[in-house]
Amino acid sequence: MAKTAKRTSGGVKIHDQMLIRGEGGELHQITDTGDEVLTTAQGGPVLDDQNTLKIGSNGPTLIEDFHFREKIFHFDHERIPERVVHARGYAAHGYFENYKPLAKFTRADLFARAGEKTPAFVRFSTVAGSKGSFDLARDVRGFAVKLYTQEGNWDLVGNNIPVFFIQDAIKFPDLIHAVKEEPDRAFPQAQSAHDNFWDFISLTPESMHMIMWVMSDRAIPRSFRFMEGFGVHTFRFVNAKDESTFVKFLWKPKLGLQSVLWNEAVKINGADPDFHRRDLWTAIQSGNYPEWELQVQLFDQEFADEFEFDVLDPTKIIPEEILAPIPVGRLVLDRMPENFFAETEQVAFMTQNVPPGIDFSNDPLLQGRNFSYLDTQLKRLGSPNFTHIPINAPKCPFAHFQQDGHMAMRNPVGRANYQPNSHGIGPRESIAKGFRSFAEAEEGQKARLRPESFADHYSQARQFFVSQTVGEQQHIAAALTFELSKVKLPEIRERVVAHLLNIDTDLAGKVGQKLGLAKMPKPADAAVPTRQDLDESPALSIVKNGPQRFEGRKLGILVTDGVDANLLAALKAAIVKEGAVCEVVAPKVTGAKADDGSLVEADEMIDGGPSVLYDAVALLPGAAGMADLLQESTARDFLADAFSHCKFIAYVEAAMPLFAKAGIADALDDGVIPLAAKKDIATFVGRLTELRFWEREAKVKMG
Ligand code: HDE
Repeated sequence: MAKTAKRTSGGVKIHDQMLIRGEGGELHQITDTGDEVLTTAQGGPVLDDQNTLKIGSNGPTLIEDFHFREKIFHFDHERIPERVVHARGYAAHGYFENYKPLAKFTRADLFARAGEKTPAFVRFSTVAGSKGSFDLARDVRGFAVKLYTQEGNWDLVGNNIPVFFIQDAIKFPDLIHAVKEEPDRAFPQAQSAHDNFWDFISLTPESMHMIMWVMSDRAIPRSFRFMEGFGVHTFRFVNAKDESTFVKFLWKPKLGLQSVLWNEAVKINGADPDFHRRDLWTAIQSGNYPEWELQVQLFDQEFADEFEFDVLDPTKIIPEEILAPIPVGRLVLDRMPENFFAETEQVAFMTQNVPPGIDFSNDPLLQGRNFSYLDTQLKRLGSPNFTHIPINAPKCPFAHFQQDGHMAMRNPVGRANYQPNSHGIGPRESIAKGFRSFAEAEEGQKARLRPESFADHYSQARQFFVSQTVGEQQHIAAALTFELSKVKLPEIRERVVAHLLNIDTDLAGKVGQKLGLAKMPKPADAAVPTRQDLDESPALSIVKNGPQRFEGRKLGILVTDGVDANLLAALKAAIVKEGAVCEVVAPKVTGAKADDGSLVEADEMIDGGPSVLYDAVALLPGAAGMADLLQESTARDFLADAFSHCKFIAYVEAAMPLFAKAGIADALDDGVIPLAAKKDIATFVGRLTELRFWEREAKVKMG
C-alpha cells in the first residue's frame, strides 16, 4: 500500500489520498477522511466508497458487496410521492407572538398570555405544478402555518386568496384533475391556461369569485413576503364557558402587498425558476425576517344571520369594511430548515389539527378537508407514525397508547399499553383540559343538498372586480384573455364569457372582443341575479394598499467600466437606509473598473441579471464602458423591460445612448429620473416607495 502526498485545492485541504494496489498490480484511488469516518447505515466503517467489490479489476461485481448494495438500495428509495396538490413549496421556521389575552373568546392556550411565543413552521406553495415546477406560475399560493402550541399542534392550512373554487369537498378531485396537466399529453405544467381547466370552470359557476382573484395580480406575487394569507373558512373560537364566536383568520404582511406583471412572471420563470425560494432564503439568511400580523374577524350568530351571504360558504368573504379585522399577534420567520426533505417535504399539515378553544364550522369544504389530510400523509409519508418525524411531532408533552406500525420511533413503555388499566400506568383523559367540541345542535334529513344560501355566484365576484384600480382591472381582463387564448374549444371560451357577463359587462365585452368572438353569448343562467349594489371594498386591491416604502425590495444597478464610484456608493447607502438591497449587474463576471480605479464587484453578469429580477433599476455606466454595453442585446432588454414593466429607472447622462437603443429615447416620463448629482438620489429613492410608475402602463400595454 502506498500513500501519496496531501492534495490541496486553492489552499484548502481536500483529503489525504491513498492508493491501494489491487491483485493485478493496478492502483485504486481512495480517500482517508481523517477524523470523521464514513460508515454504512449500520455503522460499519467504510474502506472504499469509489469502487465496487470485484473479482480482479475487470471482473464481475460480487453480490457480497453489502456496502454497494445498501448504498444503491437506499438511493433507489429516495423519492416519496409528491403532494397531490401544493407539491412545490418552501418553508421556514419562526414563531407566533400573541399581543394580548383573548380569553374572552377562546380558551386556546397560545392566545392566553400577552407576549407568549409559540414556535411556528410555515410552508408556502403553488398548487398546480409539480415539485420541480417554476415559482412564478399564475396560481393560488398555499400559506400553511403549523403552530406547536402547548396544547398540541394547530395547523392553519390557508391560501393567499380568501375564497375557493368550489363549495363542497366532493368536487375537489375533479377541480384538481382539470387544472393539472391533461392526462393524455401530460402538459401543460403548472398552468391553468388550457382547455380542461376552463372547461371545468365554465361548467362550475360557483368558481367565478375565485376566478376573479386567480386572474388578478394576487396569483403572481412578487415574493412570499409580500402576500396575505387567509384561513378561508369560518372557524369557531370557544372560550372556557363553552361560548362560541365565529372567526376568520387573516395574515397581513408587514412589508405590504406586491405582485409582478404577467410579462415579468413569464421572464422570471426563465431567468430564475426559484425566484420565490431564493427571495425567502436570502431575506432570512441576511437577517431580514419576514413578518405577518394575525388578524381575526370575529362575529356571532346574529351577525351571521344578518350578513348578506352565508358565512359557511367558502366562495364568499366578509369584506373588511363591513367587519374590521382585529390584530391579535405577529408571525416572524427567522430560520431556514437545515434540510429541505426532512422538514419542508415531510411536514404534514392537517386542518383537523386544532387545539382546545379552536373549532370547526359546518363549512362543507372544511369538513371534507378534515377528512382528506390524514389520508394524504399516510400515502406520502408511508406510515401512521408520521407524527414521529421531528417536524410533525408536537413540542408539548404528549402521551397515548398508539404503538407499533412501520417506522415506530417510540412506543408506550411499561407493562400496560391500554387504558383504563389497574397498573397505574400511562395517561388518562382530562375533563378539564381535553378538547371539547362546541355542542352545536344539529337536525335535518340525510340528503345530498347544497344550501340555497350558497346560490349567488356572481355578486362578490363583481364586488372584487369593481374594487380594483383601473390598471388592476385591465390585468384581470388581460389574464382572462391570455388564458382563454390557450383554450382551443370555442364553446368553452364562450361559456366563460357568458359568466363574465353576469359579473361586469365591460369586462366581458373586452375579453369577448379580444378573443374575437363572432357574437357575444347570452349571459349564463344564474340562480339569483347579480347584486350591483355591493359597496366597493378597497381592501381587495393591492395597489390601493401600497406599502409606501421600498423596504424589503431590491434595486438592480447596471454598471460598466468608468462607473462613478462616489455616486454608486451614495446610491447604495441610500437604498440600504430604506431597508432594501442593491445588486450590481455588469457586462463582465468580474465586475467593472470604477472611475477612481477601484474594482466594483458584480453580483450578476448581465446575462444572469435581467431587470425582471429587480423592483427598480439604476443605470450607472461610465462613458468608458458604453461602447461595449451598446453591443449587448441583454443591456437593451434590461432597460426596455424595466421601462415596459413600469419600473422606476434612474440614469446617468452616459446611459442616454442605451435609451435610444431600447427604442424609448422619446418616451421618457416622470418615472425615469436623472441622477446628475448626489442630491438626485433622494428624489429617486423617494419615488421608489410607489414601487411602480403605473401611469406609464397605458402607454406600453394595450388596454
Ligand atoms: Fe388542501 N390539500 N384541500 N386546500 N391544501 C392538501 O394535503 C384538500 C383546500 C392547502 O404546505 C393536501 O398534505 C381537499 C383549501 C394547502 O403541505 C390534500 C380540499 C385550502 C396545502 C388536500 C382542499 C387548501 C394543501 C395535499 C377540498 C385553502 C399544502 C398534500 C375540500 C384554505 C400544505 C397535503 C403543505 C394540501 C386536500 C382545499 C390549502 C390532498 C380535499 C380550500 C396550503 O390533503
